[in-house]
Parts: sequence; C-alpha cells; structure tokens
Amino acid sequence: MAATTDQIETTAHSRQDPLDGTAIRADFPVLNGPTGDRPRLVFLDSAASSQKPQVVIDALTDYYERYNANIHRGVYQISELATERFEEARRKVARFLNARSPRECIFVRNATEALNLVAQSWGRANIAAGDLIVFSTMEHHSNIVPWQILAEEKGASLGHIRIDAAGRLDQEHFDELLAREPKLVAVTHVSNSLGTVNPLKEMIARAHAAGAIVVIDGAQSAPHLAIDVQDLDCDFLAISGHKMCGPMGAGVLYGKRSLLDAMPPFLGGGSMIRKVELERSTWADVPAKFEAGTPAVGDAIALGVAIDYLTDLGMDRIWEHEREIVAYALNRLREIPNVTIFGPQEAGERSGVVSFAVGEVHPHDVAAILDEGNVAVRAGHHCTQPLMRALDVVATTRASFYLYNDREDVDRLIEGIYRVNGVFGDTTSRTGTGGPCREKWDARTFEDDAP
Ligand code: 7TS
Repeated sequence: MAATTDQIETTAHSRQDPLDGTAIRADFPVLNGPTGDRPRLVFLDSAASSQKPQVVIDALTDYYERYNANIHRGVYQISELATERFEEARRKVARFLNARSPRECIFVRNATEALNLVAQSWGRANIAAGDLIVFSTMEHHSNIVPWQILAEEKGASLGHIRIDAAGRLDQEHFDELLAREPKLVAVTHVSNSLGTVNPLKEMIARAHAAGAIVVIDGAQSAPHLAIDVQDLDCDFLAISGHKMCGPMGAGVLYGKRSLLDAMPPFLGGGSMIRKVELERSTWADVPAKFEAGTPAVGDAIALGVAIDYLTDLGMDRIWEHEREIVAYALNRLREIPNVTIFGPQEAGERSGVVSFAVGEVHPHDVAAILDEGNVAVRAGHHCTQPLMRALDVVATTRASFYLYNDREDVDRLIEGIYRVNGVFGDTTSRTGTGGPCREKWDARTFEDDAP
C-alpha cells in the first residue's frame, strides 16, 4: 500500500548504527533497477539532485490517485484532505529546520526561487543606492545573480568574500567587508563545488553585529546535516527539496516572521490576497502572502514524506555515514598520483562533495569514461563560475556522496579513474606534483577577487 504522510512506516534501517549504504539502496528504485549489461548504477551526483526513495514516489502517486485537488478553496472532502496534508508538510519542514512557526516556512519551487524571493521582496524594499551587498566567491550562481540584478536596479554595490588556498572563506576578508557595514550578507552553508562547510553560526553573529541581515543558501546542507535556524539565528534560509530525497518542484524559504510580515509580496495573484479592488489590493498573512497561485501540492506533501524518511534515519547518522565515505574517498583518491583534490583536505571539514582533476584530462572526458562503468559524476563548472576562476580551472569532475553510497561505490569510482589513466596515459610525469591544477591552486593569491 502506498505510504501517505500520516502513515510512513519506520524503515528497516531505524536501529542500524551506523547506516548501511547497501541496505539503504534497497529503498531507491533507480539504484536497484535493471542496468542491462552494465554493472549496478553508482550514483555520485546527488549534489545536483538526489534519488527518491519508494515512500516518496508512493506519496506522489497516492496524492494523484486518491485526493488530487486544489487546496485552500474546496469545501469538498478531497480538497480538505489535500489542504490538511499540504499544511502538515509545512509543519514537518518547520520541525526539520526548528523554525519557531510553520508560518515562517514558505513553499517555493527550489532554492533559486527562494533566493530570488528575498532579493526581489526584501531587497527591493530595503536596499538603496550606495548600499553594500556581500556574498562569497564560492556561491552557486543562484546566490550571486539575484543580488547582481538587485544591485543593478538599486545602484547598490557588491562585495565578495575571498576564499583561501584550502577553499575556505577568508574570515579576515569577511571582517574587512563587514567593517563597510553591508545591508545584507548572502552565504552558502556548504559549497556545492568544494564541499566546504562554512562556520555559519559565528559568521552570522558577526554579520548581525555589523547590522546586516543574513541569507543562507542551505541547498547543500539541508540534505546532509541537522539544521537549526534558531540556533544559527539566520534571517533567511533557502532549500531545495529535490536534493534531499524529495520530488522536483518543492523547495522552501525559511524567514524570520518579523521580516516576512514586513516584506511586500513577490508574485501577485490568487491565494496571496486578503481583498482585491480594481485600484488596489491587500495581502494575506504569511505564508500565503508569498504563495501566489496553485502550489505544487503533491510535491510539497511528498517533501514532507522525504523529511520523515531522513529524520527516521537520523540526520546525525547520515552526516556520520557521509564523513566515513568521504574520508575513505579522499584516501583512495590520494593513491592516484595525478589526481588533484580541490577544497579542504580533511573529511571533517567538508560535506559529501569531492571535486577533483585527473592530470590534464578534461573533466568531461573523465565523466564520460566513468559513465562507461556506470558511475555517474558531474563535470563542469557546477554553476560556480567565479569559484572556478579563483581555482584557475575551467571545470572540475565532481563526485557527490549521499546516504545510499558506500565504500564499494568509492572503489568503483577509483577503478574508473584508473581506466581514465589507461586511456589517456598517466599525465603525472608532466608536473610530478599531482597535476597542473594543484600548482596553480597553491600559487594563487586571489588578490584579483578583491571588491
Ligand atoms: N545553491 C546551491 C549551493 C546549489 O548547489 C544549488 C544547485 C542551488 C543553490 C540551486 O538549486 P536549485 O534546486 O534551485 O536548482 N546545485 C547544483 C549542482 O551543484 N549541480 O546541479 C545543481
């Protein structure tokens, strides 16, 4: 029987400690499906989008088969049920993030939409000519472009926190930028390209002391570690459901109630109004004020089920599981002399993301050869072009691990890299130090990234 939001069963993994990636894969049809004459799929691109467990797929099917209806308007039974389940999902999100109230959690499509909402609503109301907006060099384009659009429109200026040679945010440079009293600081919790976990709590406290509000891009942290927005004291946090076992189409913007209440709407239309007259309208209370039009009802409900699934396994155990795999992956990658690993070198300092170069082989060639062995990785700039420029590379190959990966997956990755070297020849000898990228990486001063 299909799982619904109120009947998710305790999974077979509940009492396992630590997590067992092989057993968890049994919950994910894509990872278990037939692969013809290819070996089992090793999925190492969860930073782009995670796979979905059967319970999440069932929750979607259940919604469309049993109670598909628009919400907040029908007086008939299935509309009421859909509304109840949608609002229940909001409560689950609030508990997951430890928000003070579900009203602080707005359903959007994804992290990109959440960040644009803040830029367009809070930003247009609060940013003026000459104001400073700060973000970091390691941001995903979703946490860069909305601020550029806003700054352009308002005549505001931009400051970019530099990164150091190990791929961490340069905290001294951050303090220099804070001394210029920015109005807003936007920073990622975890880098999608380097895996760096940023020391947010103290950065947020410093930003607040300087008078800034703080927007956190949680797209790469919410799937992997326990987030407590009250403890962090961030003003806004953006997450994408599809990276955390949920369906495409449901993300969340968390915002402090006092800020959300004071903000103008982002999109206008149905559901977000209190009263509409021909000349003017008034707005509904949050969260409805920011949820114009028909939302992705089934997706939001299924995101609630994904949150149940993750919570049931335990976010702390998921984090520990990934630590173990990443430590193993870093060690095994270091066995290969022409592999350069970007970002912090210790597993404890990074999430499940490992970007690397194989000698001078183009990342797309690396990914294509890995795919021949049914190992799925991503190659490219990962929507972090300014970061690639700081690294002095055009692209990297990126393996990103999640709860369903294990050491065997790492071994398959390593086998594939040896195959790359077999095809292209080991390029180590050209530099003798682990490839040209590392030399450039070490020599980089990053001065040209100064605002
Ligand atoms: N922020 C970060 C840190 C991300 O990694 C991503 C997506 C986004 C924002 C945007 O998320 P979306 O759901 O709105 O698209 N990152 C990636 C990636 O690393 N590969 O593909 C998408």
